[in-house]
Amino acid sequence: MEPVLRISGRGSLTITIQGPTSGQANLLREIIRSSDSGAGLGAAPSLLEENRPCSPSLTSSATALTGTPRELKRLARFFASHRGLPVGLSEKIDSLLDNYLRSDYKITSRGKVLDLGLRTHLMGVLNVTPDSFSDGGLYAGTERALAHAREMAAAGADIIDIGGESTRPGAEPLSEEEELSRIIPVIERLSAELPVPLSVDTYKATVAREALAAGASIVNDISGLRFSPDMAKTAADYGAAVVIMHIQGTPRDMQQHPVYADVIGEIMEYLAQGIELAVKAGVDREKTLIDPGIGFGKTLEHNLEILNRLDEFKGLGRPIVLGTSRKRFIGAVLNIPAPEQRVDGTAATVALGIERGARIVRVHDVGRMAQVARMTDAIVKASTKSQAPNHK
Ligand code: HH2
Repeated sequence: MEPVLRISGRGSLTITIQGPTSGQANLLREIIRSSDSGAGLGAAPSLLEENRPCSPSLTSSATALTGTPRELKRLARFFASHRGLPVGLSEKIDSLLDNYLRSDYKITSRGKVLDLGLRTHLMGVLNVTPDSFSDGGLYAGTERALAHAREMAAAGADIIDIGGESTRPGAEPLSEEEELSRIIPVIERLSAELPVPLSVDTYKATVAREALAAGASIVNDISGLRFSPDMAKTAADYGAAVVIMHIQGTPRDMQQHPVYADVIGEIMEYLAQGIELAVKAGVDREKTLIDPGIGFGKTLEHNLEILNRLDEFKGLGRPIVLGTSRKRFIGAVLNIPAPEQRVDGTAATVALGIERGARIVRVHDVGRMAQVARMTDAIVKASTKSQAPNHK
């Protein structure tokens, strides 16, 4: 089996190589030692830990390299001239670093542009449903939905995410006809009226197709293109961007007993495969976005770990969408049963999520979260500037 590489950190980064053979791990150690003793590497990265299981339940060994991006890049070049290391290690380290440090994402989708390098974008949630977990019934009719979309656009929404079926834990699937009858009139009217791009929150390819024909420009699929075999091709046919979200199970059963041996690794693998599914069907890789799927087949501990280690998803080289807004795990930590009272808790997750690399935050309270995002952006930008010399 080929070793798997992961990356994390700030300023000084750590690249974890999981699953090298003991011969390869020894060779890595020798190379780094020789580079320390005048092999022309300059300040050499150090070998942090060896043969440490990466997570308690992983059995394969892992070797971690730590250093500044410049040091790690030099080391990658140095590895290229050595035999006996895992095939392509040098290139993999190089592209992992490029992915991790990238922030200039620009998504162009059906004539709409999201310049994600400029600032964090806000995706305002528009649930045209009677039963969504936090605002079910509030915007169920077309006129009320339109009014709420206008409010969110005025409050700073960069995208309006329109959904006709609740995917809360335990939710039963809705018929296509019913889902279409809820969202299509809203999409038609909004796409004629508002300049902001519209995304359609659906896992059904037929619904996505009609929504795109009605003027939506992004597909937001909570199943990561898995529930409808035609979804990726539908997005490709319309030149639409796609949000590929991770879910374990289905909305009906996902919270019954979510289990992972390595929560971050498994979600990353699912998202990486989702990107490849999209690309194979003809979606431009530059139009793919990833989302770890907070609350979709995850316990409280899983959700907290995903947020804490969100930066690791940057290694996939695609912009991160984060949907924490008013969710149950916030209620669990703060002991707040009413979702609409979880706004301050949501603010904490938005600020931290942005700091860890989220480029789009999917939120219900657009005006309040716009302030949180602008403030966090200002701080993150300042710290990026002060670190700039290390990033060359
Ligand atoms: N969460 C929900 C729905 N769609 N899409 C993405 N990309 N990421 C998410 O985290 C996400 C999502 C659930 O929230 P909501 O739409 O408010 O609730 P409901 O499914 O009950 O309508």
